[in-house]
Amino acid sequence: MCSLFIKYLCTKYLNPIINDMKISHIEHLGIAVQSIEESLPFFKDVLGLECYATEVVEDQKVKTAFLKCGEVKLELLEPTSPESTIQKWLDKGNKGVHHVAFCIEDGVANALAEVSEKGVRLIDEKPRKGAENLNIAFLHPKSTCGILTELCEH
Ligand code: CMX
Repeated sequence: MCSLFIKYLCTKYLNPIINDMKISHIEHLGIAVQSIEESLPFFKDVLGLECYATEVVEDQKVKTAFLKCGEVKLELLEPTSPESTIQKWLDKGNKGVHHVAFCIEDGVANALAEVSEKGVRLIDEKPRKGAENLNIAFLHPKSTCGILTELCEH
């Protein structure tokens, strides 16, 4: 009990990076689809959301389509190669929400250092460029309650 309390005090007062990360909002939900063309009618004609941009992200082997839903975006992700992580995920029988992206106010690099310090497994050790030229980094779903988590900044 006493050692737990000491550990708590050390963590709270001696660790300078604890709880520094600030999330402003959910930036987007990544939604995996086999075909953007076949999926868009649901989002456009049923939900009434507008697709305002499409983009191919070569290094992720995906084509993306963005729809705005209030402050949050939906990012439809279509694999462009059998080697795409999205194709592999779909091939395992998954579909729908693939990841949640949080907008970080004070830098993805700082946030990565902080969450790593807290024991979270990183997929990306440092920020890289994603769709819409955002700085992004992924956290492994095994240490994020099963939710593939993306941190991003504008
Ligand atoms: N959500 C939740 N869990 C997931 C997942 C997801 N989207 N993708 C994989 N997992 C789980 C699997 O279910 C598996 O769990 P079990 O071991 O219990 O079966 C585990 O993670 C490992 O998965 P895997 O199928 O063996 O696949 P890999 O380890 O090869 O890759 C991951 C998994 C998350 C590391 C990889 O998909 C990745 O690096 N993702 C980040 C990049 C990405 O998703 N890019 C596409 C979007 C690009 C963009 O938005 O621009």
